[in-house]
Amino acid sequence: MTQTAAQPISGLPQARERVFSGIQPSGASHLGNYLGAQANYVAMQAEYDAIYAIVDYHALTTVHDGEELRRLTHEMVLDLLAVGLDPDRCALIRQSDMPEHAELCWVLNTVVPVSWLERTPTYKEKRQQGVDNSMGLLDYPVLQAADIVIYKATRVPVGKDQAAHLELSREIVRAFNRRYGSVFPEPQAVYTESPVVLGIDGATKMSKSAGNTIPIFAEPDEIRRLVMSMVTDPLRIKRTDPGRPEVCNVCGNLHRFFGGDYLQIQDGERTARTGCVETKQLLADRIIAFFEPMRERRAELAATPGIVEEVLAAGAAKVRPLLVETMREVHDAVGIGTR
Ligand code: AQP
Repeated sequence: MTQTAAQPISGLPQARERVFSGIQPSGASHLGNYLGAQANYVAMQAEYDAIYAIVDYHALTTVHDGEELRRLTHEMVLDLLAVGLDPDRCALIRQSDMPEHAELCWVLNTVVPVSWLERTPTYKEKRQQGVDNSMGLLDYPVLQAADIVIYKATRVPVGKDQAAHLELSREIVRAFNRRYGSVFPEPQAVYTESPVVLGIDGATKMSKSAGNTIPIFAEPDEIRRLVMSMVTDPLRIKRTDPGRPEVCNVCGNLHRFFGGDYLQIQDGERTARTGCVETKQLLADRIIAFFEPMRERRAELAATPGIVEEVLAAGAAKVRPLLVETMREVHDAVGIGTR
């Protein structure tokens, strides 16, 4: 069986490469999500056939209250619209509106050795964080592969923390295509300039489940409080001690993305011309100012009745023909359903 070219999303310009990415509605969007992935979601919608999903099936692995999951899903749509996703230029979808993602996950499960999943770094990390060791947690990367390939997406904007998952998606595609013929293209990760953003502890990945985030739409006072609590260079005890930007999450990393003068800021720390407190105050001011227009936009959107369901319905209508066609090919290749 030969691979059928992906069909352009109806209503969008033709012959562009397809992009897919998902974000879990497991908490409020944070700096890691924005710098690692959302900034690219916005940039890529201009040049690609872009599909972005709020992946609520995935969030079931950590959010165990139905009302809360619905609320977080609604909030995440508002976050994504506020950072700049334009429903006229991309498709914004809710994963569970397309149960075929779960069906394809099952089919892919049959080509994936369990050992591939057990060695996934995020599986080990989440277990260390105390997340329930459910089948869903283990199977997370297979559902992620299904999310991507059901649309035959070839580009996947994700944070660098997702590199191993994307590599696994590619392995899964190869395993499926080896068994059944060339049905799916191999997706490729697209990264921003940002390294994996560390949390306010300065030590572990900024992550909703780790509770160490700076939410981008928190109130300005809360953002300031969180930035001021960030751990900097642990060896810089006194104001007069020289700092080491290479180990400091504030001047060594985050200042890079909120102002063009980060080299001077790093020099100020290295020579003890400036102290951590003023460098954090400046960072807080800049983060608050950067997200202010998005915060205003978000407040307007939140006050617009029905907007979230309207956007999700439009997104679902755009992408449904694509996944119906892919599932027809999958059924045909593996031999389920009628021809
Ligand atoms: N700290 C980070 N640095 C860079 N990129 C990050 N991303 C998440 N954290 C960082 C990127 O954000 C996108 C959406 O991620 P997600 O919310 O679906 O899941 P995640 O990667 O597991 O993010 P969290 O905050 O850690 O969520 P929980 O705690 O619920 O699992 C992805 O592209 C991710 O790379």
